[in-house]
Amino acid sequence: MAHSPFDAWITGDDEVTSLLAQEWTRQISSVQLIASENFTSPSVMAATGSIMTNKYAEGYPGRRYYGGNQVVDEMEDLARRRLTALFGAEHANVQPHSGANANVAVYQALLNPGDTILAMRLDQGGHLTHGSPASITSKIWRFVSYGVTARSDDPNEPGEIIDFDNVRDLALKERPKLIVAGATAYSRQIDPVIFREIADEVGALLMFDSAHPAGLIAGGSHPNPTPYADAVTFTTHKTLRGPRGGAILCREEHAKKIDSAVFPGQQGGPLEHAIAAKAVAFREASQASFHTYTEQVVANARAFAAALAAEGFRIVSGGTDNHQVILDLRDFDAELNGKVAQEVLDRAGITTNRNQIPDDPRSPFITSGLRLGTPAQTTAGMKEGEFGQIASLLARALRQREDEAAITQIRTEIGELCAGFNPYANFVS
Ligand code: DSN
Repeated sequence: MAHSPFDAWITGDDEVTSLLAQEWTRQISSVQLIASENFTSPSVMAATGSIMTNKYAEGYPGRRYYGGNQVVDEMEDLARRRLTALFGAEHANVQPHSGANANVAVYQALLNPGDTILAMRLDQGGHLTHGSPASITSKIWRFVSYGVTARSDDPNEPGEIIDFDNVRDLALKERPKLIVAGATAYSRQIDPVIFREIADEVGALLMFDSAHPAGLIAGGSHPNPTPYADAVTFTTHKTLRGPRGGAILCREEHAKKIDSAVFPGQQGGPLEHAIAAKAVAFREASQASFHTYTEQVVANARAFAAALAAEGFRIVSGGTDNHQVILDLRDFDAELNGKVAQEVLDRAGITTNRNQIPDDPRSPFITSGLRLGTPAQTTAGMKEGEFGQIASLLARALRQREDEAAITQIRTEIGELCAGFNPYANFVS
């Protein structure tokens, strides 16, 4: 079994070493198309596995509840400085353990329980923390949901884009204290200016959940919401290509409240090893090569969408402006649902996640859609041509899903394709 170059220090634990080797083999020999995943750099991995994991540091730089934090303070300050510079923000908090924590911290900081929040509904592309009944957020705050426009088959007038008339009407009617912009399954750019205008019209605060496009924003391939939003939240491990974790940017006027909502409001000790790795990722994202990367992510998604449409899939909203392609499987095969498609593709070495599409008649567990993303395989060096090949292999696997020999053959072809695009090739001895 192939071993990762990164687990060389794990000794005497065969069970963990074996599982790490299995996951290494899976990641480098199959195609990773989950839109929220990426391959981090060896520097990010080294910082994540660093000495900083040993330290307790409740509090913030200069105001900790434990001794011995001189170096940790410098590291967290470095991460904050790099992040504010990257997005042009007034204040940064790099402690959230996840995007969900970051979102809840902003709600907690800026609102009282029971206040109204206007956000995108989960089945229209929003996130669980945008008020899903399954999320604690909907039990603490009152959510009103907006969605996307109706499906259109006219290529000049694409449907399934944020319905700003609906957002404005609801804002005027419900007078939310906070409007949330941002989505989890949405392949178009989101204009922060229109959201700011609507928020101003009704005297609401504006939070932009940038978890998905954060890297595209840092790379200059997507509009930056920071100047328009009271707070911007995101995860650091998606397009931004850092360690798993979250972060918040905000206007100085909200800084104290947001910091207090993260700690002690919600979290205890920050993960300083993750913060060190975030600092590494923020520096990487400020390099010119990262701009080249994010441009390629978008170009690959456009090429992938076109190739998938040519295979007979309907692309939700008619295309993509970012790193995501959302497939409506029903036009390709009315019998095929997202759950079956995801499982077949897993067997063929193509890792995806099923997703509801707007007005999906199927449940969130079954779904009629698949969400695909280009960030990880673009990091591995794939370009438009390879995404064309993946589109064809993906369609073949779904067409021949009852034929196990055909799936095995596609798995072999995927393995051959991936062999030329190992993201860690330079680190394997
Ligand atoms: N689970 C993340 C995603 O896949 O988009 C959102 O939190």
